Amino acid sequence: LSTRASEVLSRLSISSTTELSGVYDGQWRGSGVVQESVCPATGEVLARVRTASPSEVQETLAKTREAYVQFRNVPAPRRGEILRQIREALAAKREDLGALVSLEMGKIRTEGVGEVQEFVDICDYGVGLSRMMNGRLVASERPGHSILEVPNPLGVVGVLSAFNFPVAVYGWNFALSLAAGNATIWKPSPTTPLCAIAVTKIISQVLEANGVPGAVASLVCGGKEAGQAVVESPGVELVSFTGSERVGRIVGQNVASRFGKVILELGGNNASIIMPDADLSLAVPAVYFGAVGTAGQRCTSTRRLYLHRDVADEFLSRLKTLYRSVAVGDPLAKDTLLGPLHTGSACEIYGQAVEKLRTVDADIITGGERYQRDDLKAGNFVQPTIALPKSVNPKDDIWSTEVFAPILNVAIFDELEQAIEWNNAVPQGLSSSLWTRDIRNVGKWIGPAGSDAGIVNVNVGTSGAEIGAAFGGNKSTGWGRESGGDAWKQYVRWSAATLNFSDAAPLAQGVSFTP
Ligand code: UN1
Repeated sequence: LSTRASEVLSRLSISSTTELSGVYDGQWRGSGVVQESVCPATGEVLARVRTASPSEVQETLAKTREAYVQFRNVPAPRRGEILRQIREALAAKREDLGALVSLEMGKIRTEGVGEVQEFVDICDYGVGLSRMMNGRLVASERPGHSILEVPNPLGVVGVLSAFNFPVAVYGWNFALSLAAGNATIWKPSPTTPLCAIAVTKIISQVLEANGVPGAVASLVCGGKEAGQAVVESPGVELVSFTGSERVGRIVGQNVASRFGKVILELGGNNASIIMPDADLSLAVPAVYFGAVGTAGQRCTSTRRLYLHRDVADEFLSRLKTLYRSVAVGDPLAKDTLLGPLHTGSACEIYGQAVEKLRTVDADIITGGERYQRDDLKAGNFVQPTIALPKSVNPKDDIWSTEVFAPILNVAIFDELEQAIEWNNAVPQGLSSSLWTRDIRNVGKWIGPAGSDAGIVNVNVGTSGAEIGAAFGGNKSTGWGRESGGDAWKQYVRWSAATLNFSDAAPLAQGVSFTP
């Protein structure tokens, strides 16, 4: 293993030489199949992880439930205080954890560190929330009666996270879940177990120091079977799943069939629309970041670009210049902007998507190949690509499917209404972005006939949302909301409690039932 990688791992107490335990529920263990964590930039094996065997998943589920039964009685502000300590512990490891994200997932350093920052931010949010998860007092129609709407801890929250945000998305769920008084069981992506182990180590130390059962933050590394066991477990009140539409459909149906609660964060197929009055000095770099940042592997990545005819040539020529000079390579190097795709099979999917564009006679304006440079051969590096398909019909496959790679499809429009129609015509509905300085366009865009996505930005790109607002998408993205806004309300059990303080017991609606 390279010295650089082993230094990062050792500062996070992760051994690269012995097989790591991928299960935690107060104790570390793991006797299931071994997963390898592979660096997508170099192909080197970073470490090996012993995953959860089927019986270990069940034991961990049981331990997590026990932890909940204990933890639910801890007052919310005290839970917030524990979360504050977790926040501090994460912030202290921000650089190393960020570097581990780069090593294991492949995103560039600033984005890896940014992802840890996102976890820190949501912890701050959860700390505040721990003193503000208020219920309500509702006026009763009956004299001497009051109605309380009461939020109580929900139970066990299962978090199934994806490779592309191996830290932050768990963070969104964990921080709210902990503040709400729940225990969480985390099944991370099979290709990013080290991030999950490092985060769980940091959290578990804080929990243990506070005398809280470690299984409040359980971890089961594993593959499909482990995920399925969590999804199917009747003891998991809420399943929060991030991943593909295909798997999300199975998870959603499964959880619904046992009347559990589910949060789905599935595909994104996000568009940016550039009006003729847009400030191109801001819009061009924003589209560049949206489409090339994280090598196009965010749910919120910009995949479609709708350019007004009057600015199309100018915009494309500026964007092409940025694409052609992109600093590609080692995600940990200071100036790199484009890291590798996460896996070899992602490169194949990229190749197939480019091939398909070629068969429909799309104009490949730039990119379309794997890099040939010697220092990039060991990694999964592909050129960021801009394509101008002949067809502008958003129902066509090239427009309607999410390809998790840096491929940007471009079409040219004349009227905003046309662009909004295209924006909305795909199955997915996560993020969208309009560039204009005309307030009338803004009104259309954010109004009833505007973008139907969960994120509707103006002069801000499609990706890189802050934690304060609820994050999530509509339609086939799954309608889930995580992180800020009212998302916390899903992590509690709501009850309406009608209290009678009077000497009579009248019925509602004036119903008379006198024996
Ligand atoms: C994801 O890609 O699954 O808005 C999450 C963003 C990030 C989160 C993306 N804050 O791009």
